[in-house]
Amino acid sequence: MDTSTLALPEDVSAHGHHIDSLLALSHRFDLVLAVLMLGVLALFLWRYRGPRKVAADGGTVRSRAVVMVAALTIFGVVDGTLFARSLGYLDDVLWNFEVPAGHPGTVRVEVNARQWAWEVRYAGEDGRFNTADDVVTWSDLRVPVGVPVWVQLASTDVVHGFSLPNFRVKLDAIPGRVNQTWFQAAREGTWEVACYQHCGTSHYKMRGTVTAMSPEAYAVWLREAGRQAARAYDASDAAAHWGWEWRPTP
Ligand SMILES: [Cu+2]
Repeated sequence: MDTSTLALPEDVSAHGHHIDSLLALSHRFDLVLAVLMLGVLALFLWRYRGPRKVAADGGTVRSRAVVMVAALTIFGVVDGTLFARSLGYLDDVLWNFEVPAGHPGTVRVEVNARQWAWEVRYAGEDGRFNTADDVVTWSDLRVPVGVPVWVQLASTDVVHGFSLPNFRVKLDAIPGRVNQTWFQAAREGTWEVACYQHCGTSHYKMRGTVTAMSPEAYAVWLREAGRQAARAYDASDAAAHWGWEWRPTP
């Protein structure tokens, strides 16, 4: 059997290992508890084998106390540990927008989800969104390696799910609001942008690519894309001007 199909997608982000280690920790807890519980079950099966008449007596006060203490201890240790480490990840990484806000090289992109594509908008040379020099791509997200990429996300029709499996990114695209997240590419390459909400008949087509490039290659691409965008710009095409003023840090 090909075990790679059971593994997580390759992590190519700077912070994805936090998620992976949380999952691995969760699985280790599962394994220990499963061995423990199945072991006790097997032990009791063997110990009390053979026919006998048993009347349920509800146990003694002491046996009930043992069960309660064991259950609460396991809950406290397992769920408490996972909860604390998840909060740490949220505080340090996922909800810590001071990182992209404070980094001079941060790339800001607006992503608009629609049936059935991802529209990606870069501010262009004026640094402002929804202006004539914006660079807009179709299901083609380009980012430089090694700097934070700050994504603000919306939808023009239904709820979509913006997902970069190789970057451990998942964020709902919801009509009428702007959600945000950030990530950072650790190496160059091209991977999948997927929609994780069933969003209509052609949901399966809602795939794009995310390409992490060297900063130099990214700069060259952005300049060329900017020239093309200027040529393609049509002030009367209202549907093309879906961008918004960059939202302040939450
Ligand atoms: Cu979708």
